Amino acid sequence: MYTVYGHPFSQHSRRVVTLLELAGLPYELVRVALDKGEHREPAYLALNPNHQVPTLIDGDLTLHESNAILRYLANKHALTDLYPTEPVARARVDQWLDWNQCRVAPAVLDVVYNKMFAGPHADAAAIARGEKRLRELTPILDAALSRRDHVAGPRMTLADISVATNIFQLGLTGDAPRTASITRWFETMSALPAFQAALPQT
Ligand SMILES: N[C@@H](CCC(=O)N[C@@H](CS)C(=O)NCC(=O)O)C(=O)O
Repeated sequence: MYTVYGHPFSQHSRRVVTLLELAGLPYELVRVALDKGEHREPAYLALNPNHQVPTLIDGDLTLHESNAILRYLANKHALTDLYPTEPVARARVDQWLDWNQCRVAPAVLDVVYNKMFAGPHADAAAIARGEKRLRELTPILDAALSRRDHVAGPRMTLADISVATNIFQLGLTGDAPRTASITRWFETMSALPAFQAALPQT
């Protein structure tokens, strides 16, 4: 039984939950009250010194960084369709996982955090910066998805799960990219029961 410390409005948490659901792995989800600052209390900092969700507990292993968690679970359970072992196929998945973390994630944070969660502390300059980055990144994702069914190849991989959680997050503020290829792919991803199970329940 895995334990995931997460939050329903955290895209990083939801990608872990999506994978656990998709693979049919047993888990307990512990909600960390980000709104009350629980992630900055000593008990949680002992699990994740970055004061962030998600954190995965697997016996003696305490693991942070959502994409590292995805890779760990895929490796441990030999989910080789989602995370191929063949070097070239794996490199393509890794490329898009890193692209998502290094390039998309900061833009999503700038836009969605400031428009939806920051309240009086919203930073208009950060929103503008994030929107500019998204205008640069959207054509890159669109080009990939206009050439193939999924982000890293013909089949769904960890890269799709990771990127799709950010696209959903952008939809919270009406900022999700709407090109035909991205829309076609995102509809496929969001129709997955495992993806739905991870969404915030209203
Ligand atoms: N690189 C981290 C990012 C995790 C992250 O940004 N989590 C956010 C919620 S989506 C969080 O916990 N923020 C609270 C904070 O940074 O204090 C990962 O992929 O797990």
